[in-house]
This record gives sequence, C-alpha cells and structure tokens, in this order.
Amino acid sequence: MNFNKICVLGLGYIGLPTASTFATHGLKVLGVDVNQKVVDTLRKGGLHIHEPGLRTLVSAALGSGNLSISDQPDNADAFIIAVPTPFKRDKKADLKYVISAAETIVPYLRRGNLVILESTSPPRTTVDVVAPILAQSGLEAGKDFYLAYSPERVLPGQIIREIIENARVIGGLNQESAKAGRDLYLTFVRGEIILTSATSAEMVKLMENTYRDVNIAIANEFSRLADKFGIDVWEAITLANRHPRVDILHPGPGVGGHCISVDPWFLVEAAPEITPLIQAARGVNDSQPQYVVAIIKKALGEIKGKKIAALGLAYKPNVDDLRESPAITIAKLLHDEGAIVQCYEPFKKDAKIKDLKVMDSLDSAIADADALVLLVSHTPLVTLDPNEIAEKTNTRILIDTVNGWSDEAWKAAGFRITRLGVGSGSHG
Ligand code: SAJ
Repeated sequence: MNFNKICVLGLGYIGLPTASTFATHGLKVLGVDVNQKVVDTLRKGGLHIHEPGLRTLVSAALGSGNLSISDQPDNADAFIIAVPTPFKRDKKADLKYVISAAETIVPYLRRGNLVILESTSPPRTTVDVVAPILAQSGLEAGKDFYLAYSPERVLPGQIIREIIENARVIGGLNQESAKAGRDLYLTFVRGEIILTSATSAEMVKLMENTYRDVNIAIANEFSRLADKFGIDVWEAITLANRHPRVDILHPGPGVGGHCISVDPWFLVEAAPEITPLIQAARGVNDSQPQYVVAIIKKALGEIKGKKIAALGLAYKPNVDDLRESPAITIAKLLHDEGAIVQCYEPFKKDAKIKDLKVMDSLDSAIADADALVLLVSHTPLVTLDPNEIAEKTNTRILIDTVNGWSDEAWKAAGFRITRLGVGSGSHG
C-alpha cells in the first residue's frame, strides 16, 4: 500500500516526533492537536515539550514543507491516533481523548484508508471502542478500511533514535490491516516489524511496562529487606546479577512517569480478580516515597521545622518531565510533616509546584539546609564535588535514595551519608 498524505492526531511526546519523522522521510503530514496553544507554539517554530533532538527534528520537518499543523484533521491516506490515555482517580483508564480523536476522524474516513491507534490502551480498545466509532462513517473496519494497533515503545530521553531503531509490533484487526500498518511504518522504521492481532499488540505493550514495574517493585522490597538486615542492597543486587538468569533492577524513591506507574492499572481494571501480583507491585512502588520519608526522619531525628534540600524533582534521571514523580511526592510528604523543603531541579529550574518552594539555583537550595536529599540521579547532581558542596552548606547530613554519591568521596569531605537500602539493621 502507498501513502502520500497522513494525519497524526495528538502532538505530544509520541505524536510530534512521529509526525516529524514521517515528514522528514518524504510524506505529507498534517499534525493535529486540539490544544490551540500547542498549535500556535508549533506554528511559530516553538516547542511545548522537551526531548533531546526534538527541536532539530521538528524544524527540519516544518522546513521541508511536509509537516503542517492544524487543530482539525483533513482527508488523508492514513490516520495515526497518538493521544494520552491517563487514568482517573479510581485508577480506571480514561479513554476520552482516544474516543474524541476517533470521532473527529469519522467525517474524513474514506474507503481504503488506514487508521492506527498508538496510545497505550486497555486490552480490546481497538476492537471494542475504536472500531465501532469509526463504523459511524458507514464503512466497516477490516473490510472497507484498515484498522491496526501499534504501541509506541520509545524511552523518554531517547525518543528520536528509538522511534526509528526499535522493533515495532503492529496488531491488525485482520491480516490485511496489519500489513497496511507495516507498509506505513516501513517509511522510517529500521527495527524489525512484527505483525500480530490488535488485542495481542495492546497486551504486549501493557505486559512490557507491567513486567518492568514488578521488577522495580522487587528491587524496592529488597532495599527494605537490606535495611532491616543491615546489608548493602546495591552490592547484593550486583552480586545476584552475576547469576546468568538473574537481572534485578534498581531500587529508588518510587516509580514515576506517565507509563510504568499507569499502565499496569489497565490490566488490573480489566481483570482485578486475577492480577494480585500486579496490584501488589503497584502497592510497593507507590508506597516507596513513604518509606523514603521514614528513612529521612530517622537520619534527622525530628523533621518539623528542619530545612531539607530536595535535589531532583523529575521522574527519572536527565529528563525534565515531572509527571507522577516520586521525588515530588516525597517533597510534599516532607512539607506536610512540617519540614521546610527547598527543591532544586537542574532540568526545570522554574518549575511551579503547589505547596513546594522550587529554588532557581543549587546554592540557594542547600545554603542553610539541615540535610541534602538526593532524589534523582541526574548527571549534574551525581557529579557534584563534595569539597565544593562542603563550602556552600553548613549541613553534613546526606540522604541518598538513588545510590548516586560515593561513600568515600563524601565522607572524606566530612559528610555523613544515609543511603536507601544500606541498612543499619533497624528499619522495616
Ligand atoms: N526506575 C527505577 N528502577 C529502575 C528503573 C526505573 O526505580 O531500575 C524508575 C524510574 O526512576 C522512573 C520509573 O521507574 O521513575 C520509570 O522509568 P523507566 O526508565 O523505567 O521507564 P519510562 O516510564 O521512562 O519508559 C517506559 C519504557 N518501558 C520499558 O522499558 C518496558 C519505554 O520503553 C516505554 O516506551 C515507555 O515506558 C512508555 O511510553 O510506555
């Protein structure tokens, strides 16, 4: 199947790089977003999100004349839906953006078109939700037009490279739909393209992120056990991982971001009675911030009225994304317990967060602090020079939740480090 013009709905972390990559590979692309601010920013050559390399890619796409931006779709050979699927307060998937994107396609859908859903979605969304909406056009999915699900699997921070290089799973409503999807992504994908059914592809995506969540949960539980038994979890994990069939992930302050802390709930929602392990893992990871606060309390004795420098607010290293960040949960819990929390996020110095004081420099965050807490192993934070920091702050108390600071160097500069998972034998 040949494609000349495509329409990408949703210009966020996935839609914008996808639209731009198709455009730089020669397709005419209409990028659509319902948020007028996003449309205006992109049309003026600006960017509303941060991702390494994205600015250059979007400029090249716009500069080629192949990418245009609009607040509504138009006729096209293929439509890609890449809108968010957040969850609601009750942890149930909120499909309103997927539903409204599908609805806006209906008037433009023509015989022979291809529609692809990329948004992470609960099992059977393509078949049970998207297909019936598109049928309002009078055309039948799989017969009059092609319909497929193809999950994005790119890692924030490496999206531009991974979007091209990663293997891509394409699940069709039927085989012809999967093949049409393959023809489209062959435009730029260099990784292997594997065809399957739409529901399998939805499951594959949810299984990948759930697997990672469960693996991080066991690492977090090991950190608690190490604290209890007075050993160093980081050393123990390194040793266990010497086993050829063991690959334990890292403990930390919790699991954040808009994927791994969200997607497992889509499986729980679909089948609560047969997902006890997934639910338990979510419970462990979601309670890790409270566990870290208990460690901070122990290191400081009383935390009420104490000034605590919270270093790093992003959900993971070297990104500026604050969504579902456990670092922010910890800062807020400390604030709620009466501490004066002075936050510093090197990748978003002007972040505005309710109840939290975000400082625009490291020096102002640490100068009068009673303790420094390392919450994210951002490169600029883990490479700080202990002797320079010793001159900039009066405190000598450090709490390292990510194993980012070396014992020897900081101790030599006069600091006392409490590290997550390096037990004194009394937690838990
Ligand atoms: N984390 C740990 N310990 C670890 C690894 C991660 O505590 O050993 C924490 C991170 O600090 C972060 C959270 O987990 O708070 C998630 O970070 P991540 O780097 O594991 O994943 P994401 O959410 O940035 O991206 C994931 C990726 N999925 C997998 O690796 C299976 C990515 O490939 C997906 O495309 C993305 O979710 C997505 O969009 O679904």
